[in-house]
Amino acid sequence: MQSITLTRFLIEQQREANALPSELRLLIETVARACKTISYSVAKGALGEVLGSLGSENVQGEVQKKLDVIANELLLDANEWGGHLAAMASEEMETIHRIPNRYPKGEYLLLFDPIDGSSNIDVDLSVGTIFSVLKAPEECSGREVTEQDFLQSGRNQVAAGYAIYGPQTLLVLTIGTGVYEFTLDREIGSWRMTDGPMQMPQGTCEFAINMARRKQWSTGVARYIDERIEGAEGPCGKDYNMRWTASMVADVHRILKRGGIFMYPADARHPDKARLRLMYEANPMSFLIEQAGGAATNGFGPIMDVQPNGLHQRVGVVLGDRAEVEIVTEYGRETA
Ligand code: AFP
Repeated sequence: MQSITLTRFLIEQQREANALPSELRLLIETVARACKTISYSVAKGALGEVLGSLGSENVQGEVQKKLDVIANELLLDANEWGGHLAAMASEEMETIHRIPNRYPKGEYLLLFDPIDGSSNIDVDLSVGTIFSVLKAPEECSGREVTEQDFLQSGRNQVAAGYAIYGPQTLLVLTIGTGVYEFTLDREIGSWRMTDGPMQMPQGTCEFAINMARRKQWSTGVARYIDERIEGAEGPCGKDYNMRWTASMVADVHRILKRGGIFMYPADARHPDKARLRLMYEANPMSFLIEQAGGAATNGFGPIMDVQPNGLHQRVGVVLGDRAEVEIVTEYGRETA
């Protein structure tokens, strides 16, 4: 039997699970359509004159790639007129993007990292788009949306997902009823379900961390990694492999499919210094990982329990295999 399309899946979720209001279904389809367009831009590469940097910096102080801005504009243009959203927020924009008065407004807040892993674009490695959906607070209907309205914990997410632009273009999505993967059928331009409900394998001996950041690690993280490098001769009693793609979307997708642990801990010398952003990287990925039977912490407690204090707040990330994440947390407690 042919795999079902994203549209059919969402309509069936709406009927069966009653977990999907029409407005949210339409929002997800709009984001998926924008990711399809981004995929075509990414795939053009040098032929589409989309590679390289713009010479500008974003709010994070990071050099903006052309595709960062192209993808950001595509997501804003696709989502601002549909009537599903009260506002949007992006890694590439300092403050929120309110829905222009000429368009109807909806009850959802959309947050996204338009191109995650953008330092990989020019060397043809997988990159992706990460998105998270929250509900706007009730009182928003009578006033302008503010940045404060976005500062909700990850537990409030009603949907989250990513597109990964790699050998295949995939969309991985949860609305709280499990994790589902769709592959872009380029011949007819539709998303077709190719996996799900996904449960990430447990017990895989593979860790993902940027080893060059060792000086930033706590003694607990250093102990955890050193033991895995010692392998079968060490306290683990088994050998581990390592992967690091410097594209969170690619690393998380690998972990969802074959297990393991992903770590980008906060700098132990300056705990408020971390690499990954809470609202549009860590929270959506944590929602997916927990829905797929894994764990996601900031090294101390669940990421989705963190109460945000800023739109671009950064956080340490340890996610994936439940037992491995718990060991990192335990080592952190022992050395605290
Ligand atoms: P870019 O989008 O600037 O390439 O950063 C990607 C990222 O936010 C995340 O996707 C990676 O896991 C992490 O940064 C890689 O960081 P390092 O370059 O320090 O390894």
